[in-house]
Amino acid sequence: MAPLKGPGEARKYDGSGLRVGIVHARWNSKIIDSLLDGVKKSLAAGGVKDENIVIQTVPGSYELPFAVQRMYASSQIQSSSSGGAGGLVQSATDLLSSSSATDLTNLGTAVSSANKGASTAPFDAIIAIGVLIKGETMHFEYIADAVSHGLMRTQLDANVPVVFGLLTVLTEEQGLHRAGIAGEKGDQGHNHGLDWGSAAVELGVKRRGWA
Ligand code: DLZ
Repeated sequence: MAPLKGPGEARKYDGSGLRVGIVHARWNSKIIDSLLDGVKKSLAAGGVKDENIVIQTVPGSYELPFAVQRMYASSQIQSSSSGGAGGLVQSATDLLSSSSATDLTNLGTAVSSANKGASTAPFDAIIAIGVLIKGETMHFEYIADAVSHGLMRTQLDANVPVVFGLLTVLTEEQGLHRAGIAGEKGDQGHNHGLDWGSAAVELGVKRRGWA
């Protein structure tokens, strides 16, 4: 029987020609790491090549909409100005000036992959990942609202699918459960990153058809 919740029966889309960006917040890193893992597995299952996945990080979820917007805009500029592997190297160089040590590692991967024929096309989809856990103040509500609206605005303004990988949970246990990690209750739950990866592949492929 089909599950009540979730995206339904997995459909096969060929993501082998896609270029996908991922930007994730660093707050609540245990949950984030597992979600990121799920996304990567799912992108690989959808055929997206490792060298065509670019990962960036930001401090917290609040920074996600801006990062997505800039990542996409810079991929467009580099694509139109270079049209080759040099564009990706330039992209990495540009990003280095504002990146953390983690990002340097990621960008190192991007630079070396440029030599292996990685795509320099604009991103076909970008996945934004963050985990907001409700605290004692109104922080949660303000950030959740701002990020949700910001990501929606970004995808409509930029005309690129932005996958909403933001968990807005009341407890850490709920977050672990949704990242496929067994919490105190022992139930492993489901890694939502798997769904976000396949949503990116589906939307990336469909968008090309809708262009
Ligand atoms: C400040 C803050 C708080 C309280 N909680 C979270 C959280 O649960 N998840 C998350 O991703 N980020 C959190 N942040 C950080 C903000 O998103 C943001 O990085 C800072 O307010 C700086 O703009």
